[in-house]
Amino acid sequence: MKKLVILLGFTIIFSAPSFAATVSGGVSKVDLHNTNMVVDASTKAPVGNAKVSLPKYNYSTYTDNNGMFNVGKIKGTTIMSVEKDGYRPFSLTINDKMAARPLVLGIQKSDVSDVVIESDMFHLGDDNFSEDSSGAGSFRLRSSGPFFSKTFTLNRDVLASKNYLVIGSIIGIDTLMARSMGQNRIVNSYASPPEIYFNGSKIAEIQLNGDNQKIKIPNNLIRPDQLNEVTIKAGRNLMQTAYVDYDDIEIANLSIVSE
Ligand SMILES: [Ca+2]
Repeated sequence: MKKLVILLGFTIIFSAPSFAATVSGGVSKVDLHNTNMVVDASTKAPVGNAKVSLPKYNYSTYTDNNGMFNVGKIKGTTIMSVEKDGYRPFSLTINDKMAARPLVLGIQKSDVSDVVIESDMFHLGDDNFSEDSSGAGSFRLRSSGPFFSKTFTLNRDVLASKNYLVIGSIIGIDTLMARSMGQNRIVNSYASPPEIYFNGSKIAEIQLNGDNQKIKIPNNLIRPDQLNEVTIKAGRNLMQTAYVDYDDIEIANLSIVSE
């Protein structure tokens, strides 16, 4: 161990001059060209003190008074989320190429009828997945099992509107369609799609990874002024018959929006 520390010390000393130059150059470059911003989607005004998180890196930061924030280098695909009081939770699937350019994230004011079901990121499956899975490099959270279920109250007023379950971001789906769209690099297998249930009735199957997927909730399934339940079941690897291999996925931000 001691040897390792000494070696490390040498590395730092030898690389120090060029490192220092790079840092000072890099800092001014970051300030001028590479700062990301959170704005109000309607007014385009900067939003200060918004929390920006990269759950994969266990990293979070806050925007300054000008709505600006910086994140470190990103490898592969990951979910970025933004939280701010008075706004709908926002998430975005980003990769290293997108993160290398300045990002402007527009967040929307929340509506009184919005119901946030889950604002954190969660992992469904069994923690057994291929490195070639879409977003496999992003998986940090331990699996909470093959399904997610949560209850919440919906006000009678929502029956006058169209209602949608909005999935902020979803990564890791390895369906045949996801594979054919180039969302993973798995050659030999694919999975059934995750299934979405509302009060016990299946309302959708999710075939593709992506952000802000809106799923219509039939109003006749809504129990006004009572508890309602959303359940998401992970898909299964259809090429694995010896045992059940759930398709590991990660989801950030679940909410119900009435329009
Ligand atoms: Ca699995």
